[in-house]
Amino acid sequence: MGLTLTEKIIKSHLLEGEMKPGSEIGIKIDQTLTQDSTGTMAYLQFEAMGIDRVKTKKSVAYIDHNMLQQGFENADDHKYIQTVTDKHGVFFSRPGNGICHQVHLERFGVPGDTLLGSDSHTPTNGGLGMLAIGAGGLDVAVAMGGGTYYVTMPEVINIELVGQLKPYVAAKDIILEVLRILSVKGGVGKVVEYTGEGIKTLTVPERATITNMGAELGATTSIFPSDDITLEFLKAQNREEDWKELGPDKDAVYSQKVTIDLSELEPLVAKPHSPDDVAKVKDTQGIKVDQVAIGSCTNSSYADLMKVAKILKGKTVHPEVSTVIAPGSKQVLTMIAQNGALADLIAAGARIIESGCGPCIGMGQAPASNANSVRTFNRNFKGRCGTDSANVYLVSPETAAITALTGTLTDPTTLKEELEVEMPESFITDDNMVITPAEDSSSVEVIRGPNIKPFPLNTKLEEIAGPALIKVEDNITTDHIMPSNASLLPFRSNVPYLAEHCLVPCDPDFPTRAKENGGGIIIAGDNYGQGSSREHAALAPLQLGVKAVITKSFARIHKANLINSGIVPLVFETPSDYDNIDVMDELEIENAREQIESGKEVIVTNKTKNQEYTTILDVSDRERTMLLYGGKINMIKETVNN
Ligand code: MIC
Ligand code: SF4
Repeated sequence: MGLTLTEKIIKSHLLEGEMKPGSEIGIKIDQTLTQDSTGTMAYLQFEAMGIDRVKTKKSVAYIDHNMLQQGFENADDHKYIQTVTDKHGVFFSRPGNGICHQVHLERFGVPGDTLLGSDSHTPTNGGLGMLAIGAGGLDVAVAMGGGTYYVTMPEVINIELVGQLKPYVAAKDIILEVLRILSVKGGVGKVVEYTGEGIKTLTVPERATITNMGAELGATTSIFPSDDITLEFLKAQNREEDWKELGPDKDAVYSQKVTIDLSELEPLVAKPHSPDDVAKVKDTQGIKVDQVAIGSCTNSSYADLMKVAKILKGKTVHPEVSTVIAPGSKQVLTMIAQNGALADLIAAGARIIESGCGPCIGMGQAPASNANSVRTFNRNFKGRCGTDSANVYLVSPETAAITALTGTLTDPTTLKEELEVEMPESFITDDNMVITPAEDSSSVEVIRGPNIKPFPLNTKLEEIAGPALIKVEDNITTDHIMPSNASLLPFRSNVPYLAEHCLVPCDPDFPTRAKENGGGIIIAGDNYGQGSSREHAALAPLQLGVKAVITKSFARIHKANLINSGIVPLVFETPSDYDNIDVMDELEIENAREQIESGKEVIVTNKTKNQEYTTILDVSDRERTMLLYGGKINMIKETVNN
């Protein structure tokens, strides 16, 4: 029986376990990436592990999220990351060099290697044929130290692309179609592998748009084969030697297959407030638009911006549309500056901001009250843009550009001009903004500004009892649990401060209630914790004394982060038990240690209602042990010291 590409890469990196979907495997990680908003925590954790130098083939730290520097905090974090990486053998991509996933794709990703990144969009590099997985900072810190990365062996599903996109229909429309079909939880526990003749029509950056937004499916990762198109891209990036041909066996077996005919696709839009609320632009058009934002790790490549420049050239953006563009990398920005496209964008009235995440994570450019914002980004969760009352629509660069001109959401296929953008034969490849770490780091001093506070540590698991502190619905995102915006992102190294904002978008009284009750339990619906990899969504509840989270189901990375923090993730065996619990019901897991030690089922008693619920603790033996120790760091400390 043949193997899928995913299985081939896992097989060549397998350190522990059996490649049986659903069971835990341990794999070797070749490369890691961090970004600044999860990086400070990851490096504090790396330092706590007492390892001198990273043991990966390549580890890179990017500064791309916390770019607004209204106070000293972000700059302090940059300085800490720059010095701690210099000390421990990590390459440092300076602020201004670009968004981690885009730069990694251009300069560092290697087909067939494994990449673990402390950002949920790490799968972007699956566009190059890498097995690229997003994880919490602690898992990345362990991988940097040469430790095994544990993950559930995924099912591998196949999306076969046939045909060719029509003019003005884009890679973004392909992934929006996949989201429409599979939904934001359709990828949980799965890797999405793309095959078919249609992939030959897609460049590496287009493939990366698709694998990037696979994160919104909840998938472990997404991957394309490495073929002659990958070779062309790597050649143009002056790193042909990194190429190898890779693909699934002809008789590979997939657990599910979806075929998409590219020639039938039309421009699509994800409507507020979920990336899977997808409709045709032509059925949604006419909505008055106040802001257009172009960029993010999904759509800020050279070709994306060239297309936008071609559409805007010689015109002026609509007077009521604020149009913002953040090029994905210094490479992209330099190239469009040199060939004049940047001048066309500026002349058309676009507001150019530096290469970084920017508005995607609410770092500036928050829209006006009740505004409609049309973005080429990947997430449109309520409030994420920085304005609670705003509506965010996710589209392709082509749709965004025409919309910027018309002032209403517009189907770009109404444009008649030709829109071909040739991939350059060679990109400008100057890595002068990547600092190579010191060979001899004995004299490197790690600089910690006052913003950097110790992270909270759990204690050994004993009793679990307390009130149901909050009850939230399905698809709660980490942006709800631990919001990130221009006023909160500077505090990623200060968990006590962040905890004051935990779950506030769902219930402003949650932090106070949690503190007044000395902690308790969170009750949630399906797909709890979807979205980002931020472990702050586990650390903030830990800071507030949360001992367990009971849901109908979890998103993958958040569940791993809860376990790493020693918070027990339980799932209702009977989902309707969710309905029986009210906020402030007194809950208890009697003999918690024994119950958690001994089995899959954990009985939760509702003392207020005099009821019992069976919940499932779906964890590996390793994770169970971790919970008993009170989290990963405690487990590492105990097992190393004894
Ligand atoms: C995001 O897009 O939500 C982020 C900000 O990049 C996060 C990481 C973070 O919270 O720092 C992610 O996707 O993991
Ligand atoms: Fe940055 Fe947005 Fe991409 Fe997250 S999704 S890495 S915030 S550009």
